[in-house]
Amino acid sequence: LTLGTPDYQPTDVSLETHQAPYWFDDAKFGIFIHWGVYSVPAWGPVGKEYAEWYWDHMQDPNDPTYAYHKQTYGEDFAYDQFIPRFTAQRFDPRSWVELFRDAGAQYFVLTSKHHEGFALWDTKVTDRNAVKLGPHRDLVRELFDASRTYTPQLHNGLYYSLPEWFNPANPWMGHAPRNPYTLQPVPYTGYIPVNDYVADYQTPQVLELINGYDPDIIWFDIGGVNDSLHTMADYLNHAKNRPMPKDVTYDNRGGIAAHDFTTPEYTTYKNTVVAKWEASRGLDPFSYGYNSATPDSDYMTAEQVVQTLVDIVSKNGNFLLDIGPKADGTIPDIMRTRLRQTGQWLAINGESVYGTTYWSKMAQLGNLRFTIRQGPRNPAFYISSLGDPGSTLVVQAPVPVRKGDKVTMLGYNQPLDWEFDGETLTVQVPAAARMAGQYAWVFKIAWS
Ligand code: FUL
Repeated sequence: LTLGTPDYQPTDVSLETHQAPYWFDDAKFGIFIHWGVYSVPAWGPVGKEYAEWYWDHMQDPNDPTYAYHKQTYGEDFAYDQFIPRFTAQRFDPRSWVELFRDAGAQYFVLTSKHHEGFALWDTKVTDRNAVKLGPHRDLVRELFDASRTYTPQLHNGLYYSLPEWFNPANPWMGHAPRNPYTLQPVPYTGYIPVNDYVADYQTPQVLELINGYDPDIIWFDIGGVNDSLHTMADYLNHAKNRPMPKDVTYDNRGGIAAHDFTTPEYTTYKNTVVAKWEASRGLDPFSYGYNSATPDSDYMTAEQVVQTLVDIVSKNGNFLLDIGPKADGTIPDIMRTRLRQTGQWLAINGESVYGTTYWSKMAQLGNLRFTIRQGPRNPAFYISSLGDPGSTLVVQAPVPVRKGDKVTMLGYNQPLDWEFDGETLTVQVPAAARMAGQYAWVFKIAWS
């Protein structure tokens, strides 16, 4: 750990000496949660626009959201009128974190504040928050407390949007909030005027999150004006100088060069990328926030989730899979089902995922993916077949296998017959083994 090392300084050079910690690299799979006032309208053109962007999209007469809002709520219904309907009435934080654990996730990242500017914690710099308005609860506190009590093995993270679309002190969209149909100004509910957006509002908020909630991950978004050099130096120092030192991590969207990992969005890298990365996407075809218009049949299947995870991990990435809870705090059934199915696969095949590294020789070969477990305990090489491997697994690659090694398939624990001629590995897959697998069939070469 970093105990005893000098403090980080607020410079890119100093911050760049920090890297994503081992626990983050080993974790591989996390749950992203987009929850806010946008969870009330919960609408966007399916597969085309992020539902959490509703307020921005409704500003544009050419966007379907503009017409949808007018038809559904009327021209005079301001976005902030959704705030009282964001009740979190049925929010049961314990059931959330237990679901994440059952999904096989090792961490979660909650939107503490998205571009709409509504904070889910008890921020002091604005009343635009979930304690003063809407739920009248500190949602960040409750989720973190539940996890620390019931699922202490999970790491926790907070997403934080550095800018706000319509914050009067620094409007990202160029103007304060207004009625999109009449262009008349509307209030920014809860706002307490400040002089300087960064010094008086954004930085205090980031420090409230660091000091008040002690997150393992800060997941900044958008960049723009910021004081992230100082806040991230504080963050890293705060973690390493605690009575019980720990190591924390932050992403590449803080508006500074320094970062621990990159964040491809609704895409993944096609080859191994040695610098740590984390790909995110929703179970929804194209939304992080809940989109009530999306039919269940459009959600990722369990097979897609598992295969995406295996593909990402084989290329040195983590997978941050997003869910969008409803405004009342319940998680839609389709999302719960997908998370449980993923967890069932990981319960059997997790050893090929957690704590592994990519194979530097090859990222992929057709529908095969590879990972390695190094170290003295249970060292192994894993070959994952994305789809049914057939009765003979054929791997034309310099597979690290030697006479005496045992080849098995996870979930079917009888030794399999295999042969390696120096160029091609063939493994006989009995029908019972094929039947035992689903989504991704994982073969293990246990090094003797
Ligand atoms: C983007 C945001 O604009 C999206 O709404 C979402 O939060 C994604 C993870 O980051 O930049």
